[in-house]
Amino acid sequence: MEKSALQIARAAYQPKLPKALQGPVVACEGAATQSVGDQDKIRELFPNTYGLPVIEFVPGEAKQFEPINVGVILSGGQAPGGHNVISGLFDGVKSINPASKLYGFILGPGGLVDHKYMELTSDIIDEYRNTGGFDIIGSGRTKLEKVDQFEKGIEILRELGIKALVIIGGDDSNTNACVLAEYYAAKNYGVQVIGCPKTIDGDLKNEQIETSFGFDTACKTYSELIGNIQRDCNSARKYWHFIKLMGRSASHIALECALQTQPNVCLVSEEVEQKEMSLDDVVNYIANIVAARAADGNNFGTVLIPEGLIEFIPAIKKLIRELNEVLTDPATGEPREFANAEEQIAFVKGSIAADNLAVLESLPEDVARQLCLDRDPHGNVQVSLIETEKLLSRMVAKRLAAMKAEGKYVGKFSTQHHFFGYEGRCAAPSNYDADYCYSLGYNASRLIANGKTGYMSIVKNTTAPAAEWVAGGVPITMMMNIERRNGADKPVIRKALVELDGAPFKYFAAHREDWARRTAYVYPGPIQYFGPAEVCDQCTKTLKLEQA
Ligand code: FBP
Repeated sequence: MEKSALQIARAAYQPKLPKALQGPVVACEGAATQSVGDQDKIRELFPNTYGLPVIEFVPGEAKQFEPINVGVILSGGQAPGGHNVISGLFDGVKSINPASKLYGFILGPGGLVDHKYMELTSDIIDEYRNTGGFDIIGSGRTKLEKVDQFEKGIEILRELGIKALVIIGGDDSNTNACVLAEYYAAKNYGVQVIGCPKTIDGDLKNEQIETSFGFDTACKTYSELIGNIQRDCNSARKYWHFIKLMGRSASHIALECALQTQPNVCLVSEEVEQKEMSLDDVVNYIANIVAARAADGNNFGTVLIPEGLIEFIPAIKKLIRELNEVLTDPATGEPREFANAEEQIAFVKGSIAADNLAVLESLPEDVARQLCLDRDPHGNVQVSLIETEKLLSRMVAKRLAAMKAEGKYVGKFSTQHHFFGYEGRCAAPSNYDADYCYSLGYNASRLIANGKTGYMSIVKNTTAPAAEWVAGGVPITMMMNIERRNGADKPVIRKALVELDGAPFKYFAAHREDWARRTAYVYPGPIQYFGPAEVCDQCTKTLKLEQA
């Protein structure tokens, strides 16, 4: 395989580990834990893995361990640093006993069910250290939640002598990891299951998890691109750029990119919902800023749009809720099957309430269509397929034309559209993600050596230098509550949305008026891997503000 100069130089980078993980460890256990909601129900569903203590690893005495075979799965969307989780896990498992083996299941959870795997040897691992992507074993979105899948899984785990499985995934995949841990514990199968917090979306975080890996690199990559666009736009002074940013439901990515680049407009879906804004309110908000800048002679600007915006507009949220219900077969809890898209749309239109139908029919045809069509395997609307950036700019143009006719706007409105998502998911991990991910993987091996199951690997205090990071484990049940999914109540990890009383949003809210009117752009430039710490080793602004 040919390599770039950066790949070659980067392969030699040795990720940093917290001091506590640099030698033998002992697990300090805290008090019994509770789930974040619906305690009785979660306890009942997870009798073997509920209430476990939070764990922190501290330096301990060296011990002899038998070799242990471990399996690893990459689940869901790619996020920078996945290869470092695996290389940290590999080094950790080998340090437990050099005869231990690591197996990777191919193309996500489906690899476990279909018995597709490969042994990850040091030659293979060395090719992927500090690289972006999930291509070492591939990823997939197969939902691991049925008993027959768990039973198929145990067959191959037994055949390979695997005693622990590490699932690297987001909230849905870690929910499934917890269900699997509970099932194997209840059956006494002797297989531990450990999760790792992955997702560029940044929505898998809580008191115990500071951030999901990949968020740092993805946001820095998008911010570089936004900064470049802003410089272009400030040079030509003729375009408004509408930029949609990935992130599924939560607006963490859009908010972090706004903190890094200071655009003229950044929408935050959680605020749109709280203020009960309609699509027209959102359009008016943007149009008024465009008009104010035009009055200053500035017919250019940038608008950041979180991918999930449309889902948070209250009337559309209500519509989606009903669509999810009617698209699920109540007998099986599975998505209903249709011969084709037209049949599905006709069924939807004939099944939903009149007020929701009116909202559906008021939307542009392409958006309405996408809302009615398929969900991803976890039941999420595929928001990355909805072109909100084009929808909004079209509506803003219409509004500006009306304002012009009323004499309230004098200016030119030419637009460009962008969607940044896939561009950032496989970027070479920043130093932060390279170290954080390696530590998460290495730490997972320590949870395994200590016999834990139903835990997520965690590393905290990450705004401090890596040596001071604190590693341990959090029981996954602690993060769970009951939510309505696909027309049924399910135990799930609570998703972290942007908190409007949190420090990152408050900072943004205090500055956005100034950024809207003035051209206050910041140009972050590309991620730097070598050089001064203040350029290379900074964490996200979100994390800094949250931990301050
Ligand atoms: P995960 O939640 O699995 O980490 O995926 C994140 C994400 O990148 C979202 O931001 C986006 O909506 C979605 O994946 C896109 O999915 P796909 O890769 O299937 O198009």
